[in-house]
Amino acid sequence: MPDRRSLRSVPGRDPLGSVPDRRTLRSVPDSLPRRTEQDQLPHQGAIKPGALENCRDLWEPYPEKSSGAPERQTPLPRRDAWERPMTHWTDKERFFMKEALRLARRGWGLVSPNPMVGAVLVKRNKILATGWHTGPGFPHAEAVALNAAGKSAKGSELYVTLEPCRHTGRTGPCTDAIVQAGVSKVYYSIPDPNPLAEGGARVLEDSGIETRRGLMAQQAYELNQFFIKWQLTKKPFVILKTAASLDGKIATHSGDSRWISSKVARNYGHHLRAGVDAILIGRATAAKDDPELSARPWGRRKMHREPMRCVLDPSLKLPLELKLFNPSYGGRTTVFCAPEAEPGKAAALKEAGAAVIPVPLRAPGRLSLERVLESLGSMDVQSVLIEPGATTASSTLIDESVVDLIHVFIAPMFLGGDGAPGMLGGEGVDKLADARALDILRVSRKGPDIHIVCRPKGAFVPPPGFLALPEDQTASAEPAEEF
Ligand code: AOF
Ligand code: ZN
Repeated sequence: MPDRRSLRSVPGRDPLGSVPDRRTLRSVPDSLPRRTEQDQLPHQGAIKPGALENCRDLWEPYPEKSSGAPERQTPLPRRDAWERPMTHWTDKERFFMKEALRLARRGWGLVSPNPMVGAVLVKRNKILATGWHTGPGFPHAEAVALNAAGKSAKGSELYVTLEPCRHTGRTGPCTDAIVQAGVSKVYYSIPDPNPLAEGGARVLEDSGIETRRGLMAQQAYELNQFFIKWQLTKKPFVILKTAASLDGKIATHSGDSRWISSKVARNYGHHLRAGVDAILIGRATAAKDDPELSARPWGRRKMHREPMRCVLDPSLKLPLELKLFNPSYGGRTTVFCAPEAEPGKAAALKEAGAAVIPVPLRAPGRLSLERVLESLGSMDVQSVLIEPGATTASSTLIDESVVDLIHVFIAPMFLGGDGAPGMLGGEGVDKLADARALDILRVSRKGPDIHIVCRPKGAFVPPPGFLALPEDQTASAEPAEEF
């Protein structure tokens, strides 16, 4: 069992009970950093903040405040732009599942290798109790809600963002708890991809409990893409984050790069770091920037587990004095090197507390990223954030195409200069026809910067049928949509 004391210090978290303490939640925004002068450049007025947003971001750092049960809060929630027009599900059903998704998001950076899950128990259109999963070894979201509701759970409806488990793992089967509590109906968004736990809905149906699948499935899927990709492929979900000027430069010709993006954008980067299992950089970035690779969203407050720090250093040339190799800065460090790298240096790195993993080269001086990711996947790393320089960016996006999601921050400035590095180095593609095509998923503002989220063609998508409903329910199916 994880140490409960460490959870108590986390603001806004309620590991024991299910009803979140709204006061602690409200206090969170007070600690957001003030905008700096850099963040308030005159051009900020040119586009109203938020004007470019076309959807809500499930991964935004802090959930919006709970709006309570619909009776107390009229009218029923407005449909957000990112939700499909209602076809089958009612406003009420969407409202409760949205609340469960909001609760699930609190697990960002806490739950891996488990999924983020939220649960809402509803009786006579009122929220009876809620729960969310706080991390491996702690009760599942459904169990938290059922515990909080006690006997009154009898005859209630359960809204849960993932199919209830039917296995005994670190905790008992949620299906048993649901049956024993006398719940009458279970709405769940997506099936559980974990082969040990899946099949809970069948168990519930066999016990006479009605189940409905697919409510806000797309959102539930996006929330747990890391968990789902890893469960289905044993490879981590790969996010690449990069920041550049409007002319695509990641530094000036003299190498000055701190800071191109605003504090708000950089903070989002720390939020991403806090939510992933590992951060990966190339040798050149490690040598030039000497980054800590720790997650520091909104300062040094620790609401998450420190991600593993990974560096690609084929010939093990990086100096041991780098912060990366200093255990006091962040999570454990893993160095990927070529099989023929100097054994003496590898031993020195191991002595400094780092793991050294040889992987084959795919080209002279270039490690096979595919193999790096396989190796991380075998260590239960479900998500990797790559913070590349120009060389690693082109290896991951052009040469090997291993990226599933890209976050780009564009700062409102030009840097110019033939010698200034662009976002992607390497040879680049020859013909426009060879360009790496992207789907733009979202465009929004982070302070004065533009934040673009996009997906390379060929990135991980769930297998056919994962988001679709089983055949007997297809009449009421909502086709899965992209944002
Ligand atoms: C969670 N939280 O709320 C739900 C989960 O090792 P265990 O016992 O914690 O089981 C983890 C699995 O249980 C997980 O991979 C997923 O398949 C299922 N459901 N897990 O961590 C939850 N409902
Ligand atoms: Zn469970």
